[in-house]
Amino acid sequence: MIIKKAEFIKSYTFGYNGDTIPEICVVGRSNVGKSSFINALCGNGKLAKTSSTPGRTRLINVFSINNGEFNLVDLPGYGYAKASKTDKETWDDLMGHYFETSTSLKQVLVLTDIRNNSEKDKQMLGYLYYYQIPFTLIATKCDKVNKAALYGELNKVSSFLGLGRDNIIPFSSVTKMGSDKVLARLDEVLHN
Ligand SMILES: Nc1nc2c(ncn2[C@@H]2O[C@H](COP(=O)(O)OP(=O)(O)O)[C@@H](O)[C@H]2O)c(=O)[nH]1
Ligand SMILES: [Mg+2]
Repeated sequence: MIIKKAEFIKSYTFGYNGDTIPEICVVGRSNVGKSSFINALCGNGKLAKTSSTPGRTRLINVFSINNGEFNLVDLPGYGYAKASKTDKETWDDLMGHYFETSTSLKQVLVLTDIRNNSEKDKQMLGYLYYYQIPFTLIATKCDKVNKAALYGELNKVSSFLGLGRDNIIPFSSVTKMGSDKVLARLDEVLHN
């Protein structure tokens, strides 16, 4: 797959039910690199707003890819330690509602920092198993780990989260490592 065109469509605060065209969504802890991932994949550094301050995006942002081939959905980050109880409940409501009602969700890309995965990520995977939604794990910020250590770090992620290595794609939005694999995975889930 080649992403030729990516456009921001709309942001939602509440009550997003998904679209009728196929959707791929991106989830992960606040600051894990979701917006940077979307920008790197789409070859547009300004498409999704990135921030070095965690806990900023509390919206569902929808992007249209290749004039309606599919939508890429940037979901609000979870596990932000300083979030208030109300914010956490809002997150649960927003996401629960989306996962329960979305009928065209093809795949969830779960982003986790290669050096810093947590119980929150395990909970997210539990959530996806519960709703029986297929996912692929993307290990982000791999440029921060030297090449010799990468394999070992990936094995740690794999055993911590209880996933096979085939279900983990190492990625960096700085070097674009892993872009090809992600695009191939999207092709598989959208066109098979
Ligand atoms: N070194 C490195 N930094 C990254 C990478 N992806 C994101 N970042 C940085 O991590 C911070 C959070 O990124 P952002 O995309 O806004 O995360 P989000 O909150 O998950 O959307 C920003 O300062 C980014 O520049 C990456 O692959 N490598
Ligand atoms: Mg973001």
